[in-house]
Amino acid sequence: VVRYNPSEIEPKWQALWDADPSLYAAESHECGKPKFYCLEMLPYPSGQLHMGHVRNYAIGDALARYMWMRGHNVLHPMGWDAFGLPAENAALKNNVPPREWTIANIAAMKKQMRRMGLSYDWATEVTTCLPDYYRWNQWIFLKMFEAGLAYRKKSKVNWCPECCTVLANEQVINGRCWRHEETLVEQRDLTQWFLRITKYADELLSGLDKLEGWPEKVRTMQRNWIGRSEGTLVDFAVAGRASELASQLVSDTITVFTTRVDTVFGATSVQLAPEHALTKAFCAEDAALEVQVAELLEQQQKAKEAGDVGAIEKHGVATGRFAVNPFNGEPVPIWVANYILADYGTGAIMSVPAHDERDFEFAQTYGLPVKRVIAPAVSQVAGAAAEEPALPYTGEDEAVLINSGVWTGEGCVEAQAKMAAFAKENGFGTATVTYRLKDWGVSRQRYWGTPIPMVYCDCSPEEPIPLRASDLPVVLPPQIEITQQGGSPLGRVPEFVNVICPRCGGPARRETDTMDTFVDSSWYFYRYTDAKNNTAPFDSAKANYWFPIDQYIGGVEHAILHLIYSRFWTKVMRDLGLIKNDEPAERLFTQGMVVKDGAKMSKSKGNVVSPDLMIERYGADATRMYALFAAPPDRDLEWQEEGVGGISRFLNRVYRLVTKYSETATQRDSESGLAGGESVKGKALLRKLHQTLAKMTLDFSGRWHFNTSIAAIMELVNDVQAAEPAMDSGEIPTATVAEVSRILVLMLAPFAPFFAAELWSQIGGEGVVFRTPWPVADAELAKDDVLEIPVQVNGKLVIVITVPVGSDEATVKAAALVDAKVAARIEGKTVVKVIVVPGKLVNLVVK
Ligand code: ANZ
Ligand code: ZN
Repeated sequence: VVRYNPSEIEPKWQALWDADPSLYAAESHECGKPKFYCLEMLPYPSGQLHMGHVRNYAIGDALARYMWMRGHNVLHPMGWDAFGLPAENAALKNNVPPREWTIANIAAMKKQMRRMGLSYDWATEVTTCLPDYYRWNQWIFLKMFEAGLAYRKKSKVNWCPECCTVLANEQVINGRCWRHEETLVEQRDLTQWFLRITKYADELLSGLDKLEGWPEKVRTMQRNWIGRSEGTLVDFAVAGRASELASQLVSDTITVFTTRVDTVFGATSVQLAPEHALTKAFCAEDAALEVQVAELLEQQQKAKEAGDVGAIEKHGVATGRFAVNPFNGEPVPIWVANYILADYGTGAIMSVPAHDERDFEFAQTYGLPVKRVIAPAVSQVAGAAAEEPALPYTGEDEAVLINSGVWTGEGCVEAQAKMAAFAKENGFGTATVTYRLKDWGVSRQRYWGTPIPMVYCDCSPEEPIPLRASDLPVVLPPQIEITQQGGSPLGRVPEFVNVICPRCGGPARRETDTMDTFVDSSWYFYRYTDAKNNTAPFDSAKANYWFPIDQYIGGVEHAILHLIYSRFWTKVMRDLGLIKNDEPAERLFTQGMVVKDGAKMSKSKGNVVSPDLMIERYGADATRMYALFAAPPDRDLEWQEEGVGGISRFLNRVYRLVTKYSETATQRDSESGLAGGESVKGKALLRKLHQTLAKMTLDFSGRWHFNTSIAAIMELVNDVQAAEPAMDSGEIPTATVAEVSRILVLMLAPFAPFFAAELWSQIGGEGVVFRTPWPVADAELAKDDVLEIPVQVNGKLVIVITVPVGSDEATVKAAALVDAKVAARIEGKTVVKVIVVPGKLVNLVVK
């Protein structure tokens, strides 16, 4: 008996594939074929593939191979997200330069990918830490600077004491670092480079509606992250303090942001954030206040760390000052409160306890007046008799203004527009839109990243000076001492820092921060389309052919960070005229996690299963196929080694069957044999074959439920095994056997490529199995054979029903009883007897 031996088959085929790079190479953008860009998220080169990678790549690989078989020109690339902190940590620990460490890791992981048999076009490989790639980060950064999209400002930034660097807002999760779950992020005042992602806030938001090929979950997360809010800015003048405040260089008005300007007559205080500029001015004159404000700020920081400022126990302190409501001239006290955020809206609110939950809670605590100015529209119509709703009353759509001067009686929604317009006419406000989304802080005080191509020179004391495109790339100095010291490591390399000013030719200093590594991953997939280009980031004609990505596959943990940055970057590159598409990816698939013993695989939990070990024991095909079979791809997958063993045994069965009939498979006795000939068993086998094929084709059309495809193939194989005696005896024509073998191998090709390549050659298949056209399911052959059976009631014909051939008595009886006409005829009567003449007739005797 021939045995399936993956450790022999797999390396043999990999060597052949390695020797022929054209096998998985994308064809030219001018080849005239329909294109399919299949992309898996590029890994960080940690040195080891983990099971999450295996799963991700098994999905992408199955899809890429299927699309090739469907006649597409497929781009299926791979690269390395190769900048970042772990390389510096490794350098610190093991005294290897980050570059060496990274390059060695890439080599190791590439070897693993080859061993897995992944169909990557290595000619398009992108390594983000190499100057041939990151010079284009610098080039685009300069374009952004020119367009006003990259700018420097001093601001409060998130600082991770563990990373010794600044983090973007997106990298702070519940007040902690995205890399260090245990480490609280600090706030520091630093001058940093920002990218103006907020300029695209509206488009990033509205574009989500069109991304129907993205999971709703991801779109919702992005919508919330962008957090668009329409409202009104209203200026409250600080009463009687103008001259005094002028000396503090702060404005003598408090601009509040409100989504409910219609409630303005109910404002009974103004609340400032602890970090509001005016709060600081007040504190400068009032030491007691300063102490209390510091406490409020601390409470707020704690709540941020806990991840929920919304749930904060509300506290505040009265400043003793007053501000004037511009709508009615009433003075209201100015407070500082811990639930007001400095970086949302204007950092100041008008507090309306009667109609806002938070303000109500606050007013209850401090005994502030509550003034009702909104009421349900119906109660107004019904007259004074109607009951007043409980407070706070937050109704808006079916509500009207009361106690609001000339606005009384207006509907809330209409009043908002009118009152904003009124404020504008009178110079104390305007309608506005705010976003939760903030500009993207990209400066990192690290070594292992893209140098920011700017210099500072005395000839331009206010403005940084951009390098010229011809000065690029700004290459990282290769030798550098990595220490745990604070500050940018590049700042300690004089050869790097000292530069000739591109403007005046005098001595100048380079920017020593590097770019956030999310810059690298924001556009790497464009570079794949033209990875060797050394005069431009890529050729637009090529990118325009391949984009948008047809299917992007990766983890849901990137739903905000990477996937919002890369959407932004796409829009910027479009506006720079580099590409035409508005969005990077037409469809996004987020695969589930791989878990073991119910927990995410991780070193700290000690439940990591090494892909290498699985491959060694069961082969790459079985390992990959298990990753696809054990759960729907979008769900979490519990790794069970027995399951991999099960797949291996399944492959062994297929191997035995196909090789047993390989001789037969090369023969075709007759054309009619292709349809099963006269053999009932042959027809039944072909029916199952084409049903399986039809199901698989459906699973490949966007749901990617490969688990059910594989289960269907397993059922088919059971049937083949059951039909073995009939195949051996010649009852089933050899052409039928040949057809079954051929299509079975083709169907397995996307999942178990080594296996399929081996069997394909054994059954004498022509050419490369992955370039063989995907077989078309024959609907005629797939059709269930049916019988027509007349149904009588008391001997009189009521209807003729159809049932599958071979249906048993109970099935036929049930089919007769559920028929609507039959049911109508027997309604209210008792069925005394049901006579079934198999294959012929059903007669119901009723009374
Ligand atoms: C008065 C008011 C009355 C409000 C009312 C609501 C209801 P979204 O939808 O999240 O944008 N707000 C504004 N800036 C704030 C800040 N920096 N920190 C905390 N709260 C802030 O919410 C906007 C509303 O949140 C604003 O509208 C303001 O309260 C509050 F019946 O103004 B409102
Ligand atoms: Zn200069």
